[in-house]
Amino acid sequence: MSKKQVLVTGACGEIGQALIQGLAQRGGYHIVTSDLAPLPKSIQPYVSEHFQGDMLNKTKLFYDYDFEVIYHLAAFLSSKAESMPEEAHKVNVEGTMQLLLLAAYKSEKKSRAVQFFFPSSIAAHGLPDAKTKTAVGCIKEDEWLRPHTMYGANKLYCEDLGNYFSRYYGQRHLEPEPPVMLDFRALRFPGLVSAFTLPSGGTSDYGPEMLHAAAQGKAYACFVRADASLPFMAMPDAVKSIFMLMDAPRPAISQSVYNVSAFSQTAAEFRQRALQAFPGAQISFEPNLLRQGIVDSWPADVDDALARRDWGWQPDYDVDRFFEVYFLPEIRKRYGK
Ligand code: AKB
Repeated sequence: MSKKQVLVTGACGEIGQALIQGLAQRGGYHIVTSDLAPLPKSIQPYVSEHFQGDMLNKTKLFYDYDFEVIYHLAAFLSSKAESMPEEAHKVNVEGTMQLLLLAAYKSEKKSRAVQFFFPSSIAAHGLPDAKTKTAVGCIKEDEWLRPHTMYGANKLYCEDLGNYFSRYYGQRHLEPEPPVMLDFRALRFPGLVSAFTLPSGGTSDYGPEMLHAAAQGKAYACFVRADASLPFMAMPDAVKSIFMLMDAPRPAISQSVYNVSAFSQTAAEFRQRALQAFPGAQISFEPNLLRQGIVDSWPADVDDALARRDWGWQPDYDVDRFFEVYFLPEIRKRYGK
């Protein structure tokens, strides 16, 4: 049987590495990747071809392939995007636009919908302040869509672009025989935590940074207040949710963008867990105004009832299982503690 050709952009990022391992475990994929960085050794055996460098103006190269699925993960995360908004817009929006055009063209040409996965984020939401955030609690996909960050604005707009290309591109849906359009699907991820990799440039990074620092016996100054609260998810659940969404039959998909959630934690609760696991861990709080402001604008929890209803979403790891079954055993092996 011929292998499914897939493209993974941003392959060297945290989701990219975990996703490629997941694809390799499933088998049957011819994996092509791109990233600014060279491929880490751990995923090299699974990748057939890697394009290294800034792909923004080179997506023409991909027109020679017949990708059945595009996982477009390349992006500047929220804190980095705030310090380089123009660059972030180029990478986050123009990069997505180029790949959507490719997927739209190939879907029509081959009369087969190219599947397009886009990792959106809780950053697509924007709550006015910490007081409102506490008052509203858990929010749905269509609530509070006024992002405060360049990254969040980019994510929200790309969700709309994906929806446009998959339903209304060129108003072709009005033609008597509309062409096959691409199949765009997005998940709004919370902060993701991996035991194997560390994020960079994000604002939810204090969670994983704190835990990895404690496991290595390094002091950590947390850049948000102790009461800062965000939804988080174990990386294996993030990969599971991507596969579940992409495997779902098209008629089951009632919308192109879904919330997914697993557990919410305050920074103080993360610290407490770190202290229990690594007594003597030195974790202090030195809030940074800008990054605290971003966290205050993101929801403390998201309602993922639609994902549960439409394609049976359920995380494997609640907070206890996250620490006891996934994170601590893996991190102890990794750092030998
Ligand atoms: C970030 O902090 O920028 C990301 C996200 C929540 O999308 N981890």
